[in-house]
Order: sequence, then C-alpha cells, then structure tokens
Amino acid sequence: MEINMFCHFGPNTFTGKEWGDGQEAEEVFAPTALDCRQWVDVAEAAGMKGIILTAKHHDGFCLWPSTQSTHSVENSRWKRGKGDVLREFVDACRERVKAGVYISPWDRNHPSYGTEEYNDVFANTLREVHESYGPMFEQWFDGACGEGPNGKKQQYDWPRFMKTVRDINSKCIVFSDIGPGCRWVGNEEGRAGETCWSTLNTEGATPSDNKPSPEVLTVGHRGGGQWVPAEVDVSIRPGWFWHPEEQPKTMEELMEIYFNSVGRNGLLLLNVPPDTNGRICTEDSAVLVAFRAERDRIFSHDLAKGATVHTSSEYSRDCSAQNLLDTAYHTFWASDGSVHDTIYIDFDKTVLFDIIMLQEYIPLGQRVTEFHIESNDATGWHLVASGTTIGYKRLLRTAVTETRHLRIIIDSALAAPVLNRFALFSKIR
Ligand code: FUL
Repeated sequence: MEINMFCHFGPNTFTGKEWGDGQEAEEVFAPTALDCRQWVDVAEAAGMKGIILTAKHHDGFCLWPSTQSTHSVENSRWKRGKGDVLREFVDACRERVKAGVYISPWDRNHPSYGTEEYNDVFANTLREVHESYGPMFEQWFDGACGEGPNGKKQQYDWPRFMKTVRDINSKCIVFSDIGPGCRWVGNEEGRAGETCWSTLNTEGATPSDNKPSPEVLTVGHRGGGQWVPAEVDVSIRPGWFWHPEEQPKTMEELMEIYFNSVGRNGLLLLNVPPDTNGRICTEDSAVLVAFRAERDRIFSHDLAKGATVHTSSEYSRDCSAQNLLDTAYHTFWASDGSVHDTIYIDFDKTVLFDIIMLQEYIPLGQRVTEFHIESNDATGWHLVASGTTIGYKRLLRTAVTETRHLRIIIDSALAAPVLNRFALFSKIR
C-alpha cells in the first residue's frame, strides 16, 4: 500500500490536549461540519490507499455509540447524541480507500480499567467494532499502558485481544509494537532503518512491556522467525491531534520522510488530523497535494526504460533479467541459485540520474543482505551507491550520475536473490 493516512480525532481536537485524562465532558466533542468524505478526497488526492481512524484514544472516548462505555458520542450534544463518526467514516471509505481502526487499550476513563473485568470490556469493544463496522483492513494497537481513573495499571490480555480480531476477520492486519501483522518502527520521526528487515523474532515478546528495543524495531532481525514488516507512523504536524497554533510539515520534509520510510522497506502511515470542523484543513491538504505532485514528477519518468539487461546467472528463461525493467509486479529475475550475482544494465544513450530504485519480489521473501552499484566511464567502474537490505522497495539517492553502463553487484543474500524491479529517476529534471 506504501502510504496510508492516520486520523487522530476526538475530544483532544477540541481541548488542545494530546493525551486527554478521560475526565473531559462529552460535550467538548462538537465538530461543526464533520465530513469524512472530505478526508477520503484528501487521502485519494495524496495517493494514499487506506485510512486508520482513532475510534478510541487513551481518554476512552468512543467515536461510535458503544455498548461498552458511556463515554462516547452518544452522550455528547453533537447531532443530539445520534451521531456516529465511525459509521460515517466507514461509509465514506467504502470502495474508495480501505478503512482501519485505532482502538487504544489504555483507557483513562473506563471505571473497570485496572481490573480483570476490563479485559472483557476491551475484547467486547473490539468485537463490537469489527462485527458492526468491518471489515477493517488494519487494527492498530497502541502500546501505551498507563494508569486508569482509579490509579491502577492494566495487565492487557494480548493473546485474547489478537484472537478476538482474528476470529472475526482473519485478513485484518494487526499492528502492535511487535505485530503479528506489522510492527512499530521504533520512533515517531518517520524513519525506518537504512537496514530494514521485514522479519523479526517475536517469540517470548509481548507488545507494551516486553518488546524489543526501539533500535531493534527500526532494523528488524536478519533472517528473523516472523514476517512483521515495519510501519512508519509519523504526524504531518508536531502533535497527533489538530491544534490551531501548529503548522504542517513542508513538502520537502514529507519527501525526506518518504525516502526514509517507503524508500527503506517501510509502510508510511502519515497522520493528518481533522480540525474542529471535522475536516482536514486547507494548509494540510495543500501540502499533501504538493507532496503527491512531487512524487509524480520524479517517479513517473523511469530513465532505465528501454535499457538492455543481462546477468551472470538466471534461474530460467521466465526469470530473465529483462523482467527487472517492466512494471508488472509478478515478473521477476531470479538467479540460478548463487547468492553472488552481477546484473549489467546498458543504455543506448547516456542517462543522467540521482535516484535508484530496487525491489525484491516479496512473495518469495526478503533475501538480499548487501549490494552495491557501479557506473562505468572511460576510466572504469566507480561506486555509485551501496546498501544492505532492499525489501519491498529501496530508494537510494546518489550524486548526479551520467553513464551508459551500470552494474548491480549482489554481495550477499540469505538465499538466491529474486528482484522484480530496477529503475532510475532524476530529481533535477
Ligand atoms: C502513541 C500515543 O500515545 C499517541 O497519542 C499517538 O496515538 C501515537 C500514534 O501513538 O503511542
């Protein structure tokens, strides 16, 4: 999916807080012109494939009338207590983008929080949302575990929470610190590791209190036992919720985040919080449109198109190296089994580029552990770029390079490399 939208919306939007304490009166939730279709318009215009809404944040306020809590839209004055943001959201997403939910286990309002009964309440909450509003493409479990209204912390029953979602919707991608669907990238700055494995060893770990260190989550585990790709959550603004005094990041900052997330085998989950109207504000949508336009400008013109490719080894004729240049995902080059390989790319005329894109064919796993790329001129071969992991997508920014001959050298891999795309782009066109 590459880029999805995150929407933090709730009482905090109106109180100026980032973490509500759960004591906010329901009345504070009062959007003046809620329009979830406008969120979808913005997401589509920005090239995002899905949206994840904070149906319940740490303050416990439910954006739908829940049978499990009185702290919800039902007790607000918004639409005289008959409103349902989650319903409007899933209806707006239908057939346009995928809908997902963030439901925080940490609840600073619920009277049963901190007792065994709360695990029932939370499992029921999950069941209610997934049964009545699903199918959701992703369930987002935040790892935060603080004190509730009675000063107690909760022992979360993670296996039960995960099973509740899976039993209702086995296709739902479950995000948590450690997956099982996808994992936290270890920071909220919009940065995956330069080395970024989709694999992680999660045996014996649990989200929140017994997870690998942030540094490990950023990089993953080489050859790790579970497939848990990194999801890079970051906000377009300093806070997760909309606050009038804050400004969005610039298009250039978003491009930097894009290279450091999507360009490093991560999925970018970019938070764009609706304002007190219940709409995405003009400043945020304008920068998102500029971000999309810049990606289109750079990535719509592949300079490697029409080049000739050959390799030191080929698994079969179907797996020819020429497949690296087409845009079909399911055609790929596979080596004959050796883990060291060189791929030569020759051009009819000189190309001038400063971005290299590589993709592995992920249905067959993540294999490459080290590679480098060289260009040729009258004096011989020269290093242009080098890296460790590739994964689903790797974007390497290079010095402006002019050449008619390139070679990709796979220095090492966990198994015979399988690549499905090589492309060249230029920022300075
Ligand atoms: C964090 C939360 O505490 C923040 O409020 C926000 O929701 C972010 C995405 O995750 O852990």
